[in-house]
Amino acid sequence: MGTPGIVTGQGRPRRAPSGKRCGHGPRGEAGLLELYHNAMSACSQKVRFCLEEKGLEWTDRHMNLRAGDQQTPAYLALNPLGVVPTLVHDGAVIPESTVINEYLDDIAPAPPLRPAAPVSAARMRLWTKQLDEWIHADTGVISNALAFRHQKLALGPDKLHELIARMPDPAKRARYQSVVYEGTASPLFIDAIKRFAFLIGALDDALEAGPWLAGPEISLADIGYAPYLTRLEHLRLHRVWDDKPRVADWYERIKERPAYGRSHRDWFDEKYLTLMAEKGDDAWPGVAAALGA
Ligand SMILES: N[C@@H](CCC(=O)N[C@@H](CS)C(=O)NCC(=O)O)C(=O)O
Repeated sequence: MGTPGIVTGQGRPRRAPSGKRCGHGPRGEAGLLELYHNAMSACSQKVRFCLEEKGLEWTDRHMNLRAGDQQTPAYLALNPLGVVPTLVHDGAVIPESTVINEYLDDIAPAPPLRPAAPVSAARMRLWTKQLDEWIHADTGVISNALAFRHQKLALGPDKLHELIARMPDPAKRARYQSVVYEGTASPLFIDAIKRFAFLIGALDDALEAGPWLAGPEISLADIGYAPYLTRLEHLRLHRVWDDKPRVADWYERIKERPAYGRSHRDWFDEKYLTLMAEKGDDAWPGVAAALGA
């Protein structure tokens, strides 16, 4: 199957799908890997991180989420939930970032990113399972309640209503509805922050055995959590791990990896970083009070 053309949604995209070759692998060795993704999206960062750790070459199909590229019929045919990322490998369509990363480990086993020891592999999956069960959703709640809602509100009431109404997943639509219109006053916000504070404690405990989340080698667990801690840092919520030196050390080691630079830093959008830092600083006193910090 060839890659369908993506019809750009309403509004002018920040950058058009470029078709640019990315990654550092030998050209074409793994076939054609096209990634539909977004620069600042956490689950896109997660897949780019995996691609870059593997040294795979991939083709950039960037999506403008605020313009609604993910809601076009052509993209919904690839990903019926209307979300990024989607990997298209020689025409085979693979959605879901956790599934994509395991798929990449199958097609390009070196360096391995799943532990060989069954107990460590189970530990790795327990971490990645939580990302899909709640961490990703809570990250959306926190990011939108604090920062991204301002970009969305700037679309104007009609476009915003349409963007939310067209989200295929009803649960996600309801979350957006609450946090975009109510911001940090949404009852979802403080609950999400509290769950994150608990998670950081659990990460710190796990890293006692370390040095990586699932044992002695870096794995898809570490790859998976990197973008979420990055998001917290961008929102100035890294203060939550000020008293968790193992988490702080893990995060520094993650950021030192060349693949992190290529998958995260190279794609950072200054406008988003400024917005997140400003809004995060403004909200911190309220967040700290809610956490009893
Ligand atoms: N479980 C999915 C979540 C995908 C997801 O929620 N992607 C977000 C960006 S991180 C998205 O496309 N949001 C746009 C929208 O929902 O309209 C995965 O891990 O791939």
